[in-house]
Amino acid sequence: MKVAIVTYGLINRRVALMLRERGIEVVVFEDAELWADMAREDGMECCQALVSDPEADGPIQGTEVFVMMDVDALRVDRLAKSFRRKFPKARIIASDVGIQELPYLETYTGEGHAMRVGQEALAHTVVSKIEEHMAKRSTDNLVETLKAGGGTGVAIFTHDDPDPDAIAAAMGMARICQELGLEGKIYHGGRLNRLQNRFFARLIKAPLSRLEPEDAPHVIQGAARVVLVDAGRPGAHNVLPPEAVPNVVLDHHSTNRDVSAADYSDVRPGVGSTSTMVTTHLQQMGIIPDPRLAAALLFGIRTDTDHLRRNVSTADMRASAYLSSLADQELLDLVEHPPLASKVMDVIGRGIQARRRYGDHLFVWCGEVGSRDDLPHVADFLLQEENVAAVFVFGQVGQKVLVSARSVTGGPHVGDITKEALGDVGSGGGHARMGGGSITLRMGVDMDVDQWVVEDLFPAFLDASGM
Ligand SMILES: [Mn+2]
Repeated sequence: MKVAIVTYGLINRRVALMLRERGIEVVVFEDAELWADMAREDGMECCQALVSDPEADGPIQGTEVFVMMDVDALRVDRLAKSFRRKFPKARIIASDVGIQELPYLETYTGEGHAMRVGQEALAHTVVSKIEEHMAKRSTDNLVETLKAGGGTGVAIFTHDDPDPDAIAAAMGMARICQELGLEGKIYHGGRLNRLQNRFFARLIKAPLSRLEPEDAPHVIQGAARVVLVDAGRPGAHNVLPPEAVPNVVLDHHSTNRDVSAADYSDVRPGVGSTSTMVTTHLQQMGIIPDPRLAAALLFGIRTDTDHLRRNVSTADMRASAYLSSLADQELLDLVEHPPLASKVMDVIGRGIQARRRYGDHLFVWCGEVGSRDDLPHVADFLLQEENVAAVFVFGQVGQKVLVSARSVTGGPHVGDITKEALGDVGSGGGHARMGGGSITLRMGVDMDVDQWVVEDLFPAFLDASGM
């Protein structure tokens, strides 16, 4: 979807810059060399010609919106008529007066302040109108693509070990399918490894079907349309064959920006979650999500944006505000703070007793635990202790010693520390504030695991942490 900026005047330039910031494709038509140069210096694609000249015929193709804020009234009228004829669906945005004829605004303050404020406000209005238009067109295109398959079956794929954003976005897509008389079914590969994801899927009653990669071609064959959400590259951390071309791709990961050959591909790195994008489509279509779906989408946005603190855009804020009033609050509370099993409480209790402190690091050996899922709870809990920057919790499950690590914001990179400490003996890694790993104990070797963890493993982590 492309926006044509007709002449590179003051307001049009501001609009062009704002649109580009939002990742919207812009082409500038400016015949005056000075302004054309400025457009190019701003990094714009610029056609140095009048928009009505034959040279402009190529670059103007595919335009969805024409912006003529700096064009005088007479010329706007003439151009608008011609655009309307050639691009019946395009939006044409112009000021209703000849802005260039109104330099007097500058005299209000004597310093041009009023002029600048006026332009900024106009530019914002124009950009929001364009965004509105784009959102509508985008939903129209999505609907067209979904309906074009002939049959009713829609296979909705998401990535392996799907997180709340992926699950909620897929459920939202299934709801859109339902509205269109289609039947969406959600597929994913891998297992829901993270406890939070499993809790979420269960509480929200997500209709997920797990697939092995070898079964995906069969599912694709039987579907009228194939949709990929919260992922962009077939075969990369999802069960789609790498050569598959989905009909629809909805994602927000920048790495997938230019990869998909889908009929409808919308990858918006500027947006915090795929749930936000799906919510926008629901709104455009006039579908009011039921309380469960609204809660799922809201939690999807929250997890991917760390409760609107990270990677957050106004679109995420708007979608959250909209969903807040619709979501099942009780369900949302439960999803956000899942109750802990009493056996987990026992492990936390043991962890508190067993913790050892080295500087601002805590090390905890819990001994044998029922499940690897118990350890993150211990780590999360102990991280609340005063003046603690990092927590490493160890436990044994069968033949494995597992570790779960957490750190405070600005604390040590526990993912890297875990990776380095386990380099030779096991495997580990993770993010700055969250890490994990495991070591498989050798069978038949008589060793004192308790002693080994405390005397060998703890120091290896301290070393890796540079302590
Ligand atoms: Mn996501």
